[in-house]
Amino acid sequence: MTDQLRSLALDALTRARDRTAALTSCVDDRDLTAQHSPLMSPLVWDLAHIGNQEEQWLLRQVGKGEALRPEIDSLYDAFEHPRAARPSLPLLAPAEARVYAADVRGRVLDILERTAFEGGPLVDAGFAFGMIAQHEQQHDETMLITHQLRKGPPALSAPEPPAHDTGPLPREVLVPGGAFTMGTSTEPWALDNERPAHRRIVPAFHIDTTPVTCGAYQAFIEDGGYHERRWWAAAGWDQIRQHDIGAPLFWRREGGMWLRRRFGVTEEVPPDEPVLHVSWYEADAYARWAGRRLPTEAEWEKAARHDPHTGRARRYPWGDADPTEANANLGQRHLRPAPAGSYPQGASPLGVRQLIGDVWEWTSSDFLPYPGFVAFPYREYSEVFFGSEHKVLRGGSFAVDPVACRGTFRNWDLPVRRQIFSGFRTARDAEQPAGPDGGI
Ligand code: AVJ
Ligand code: FE
Repeated sequence: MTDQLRSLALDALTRARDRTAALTSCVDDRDLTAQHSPLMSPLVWDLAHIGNQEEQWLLRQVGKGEALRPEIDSLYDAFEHPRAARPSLPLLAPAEARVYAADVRGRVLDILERTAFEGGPLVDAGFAFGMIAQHEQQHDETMLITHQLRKGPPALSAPEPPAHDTGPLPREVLVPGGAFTMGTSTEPWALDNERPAHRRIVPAFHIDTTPVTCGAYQAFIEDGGYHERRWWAAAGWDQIRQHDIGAPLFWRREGGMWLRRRFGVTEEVPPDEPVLHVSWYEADAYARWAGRRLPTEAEWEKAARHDPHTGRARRYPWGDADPTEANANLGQRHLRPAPAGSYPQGASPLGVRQLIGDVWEWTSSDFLPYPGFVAFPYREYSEVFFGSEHKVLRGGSFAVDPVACRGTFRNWDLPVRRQIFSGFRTARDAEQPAGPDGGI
């Protein structure tokens, strides 16, 4: 068991570093130090921040080693410097940042070899190693967002997602009411906000079989959705009016066609792909227009994990086995979501598809602690973000590595955010009549 977890940790750390290297070696030093958007850090900040977090947690805390570069801690403290201010900091230059991160990693691999995977919550089951691999992968997703915001010729490429049998599928699935187990107390590398497992009563509801597509979203735009106040939460209406927003981020209309820019390439908006780069306000407005609503976080997790035949909560929609290329679009293997209805092998017991991978899915829920929550190992990972400011996203995008994606994994962001790889699906109470375009 320990040897297996040790090799999983080594594997996860190595895979993260390979991805970090790919994302930071495909552009030149000027690009790495430039700020491509005030919403994002320069890529070189993420690179050294990854190394610095690893130094703090694995080298100093787990390895009880001497600090390597304590003087840079504050430069790479995300709470001390907002993203917009990071380019003017005396950051490590790209070459120096690479050497630093590699130096930390070399020492960490020695520590990994000699650390017993028991003796306290930080080392039990290799938690801290898993946490740091997840942290690096989360920044790899952040860096991919920076790449998407970057202007100029393409720097990245990847094969298209494989073609699957996408249907026809029922538009929605009925999830029966009753209790289910939300969260986890057993997943070894689950982060603090996913814990503990607890029972939740969730009344019956219908949920979309697939995420909402670009084609369906276009119908909302073409119906004047962005100009009808009644669909919008007040702050969302203010945002779209103030910034003159009329379509998902990166879309533009030209000659009667919707085009979008993706990683430096302009293409026609594919109607069958899950919509991407919408804010929570846009998702919420679309759902209201469609006579529906966003699922709550508990509904999303019940649809993804609850097996109505056994009453058990699964780790993933398809069962307890880790994700593979056959059941989810994860890990930046493809630089886009797969068409709606793809990955039939990843369907839930009730037939809901693409809950894991493809696009992060906005839920209606605020980011709040579960009953019995304990901050671990630091308050700044989750606890300081709890409250009504942030909305929960679930399921992971094509940009998320499997190590940072589970049926219980919780992401969160401000409801105005659109540069993230966010989409959504809709739901409705089981008692209510179907929306305008009909149910099953
Ligand atoms: C969980 C994705 C919201 O990127 O702000 C990275 C993850 N925390 N470094 C973020 C995180 C500290 C976090 N999210
Ligand atoms: Fe971080």
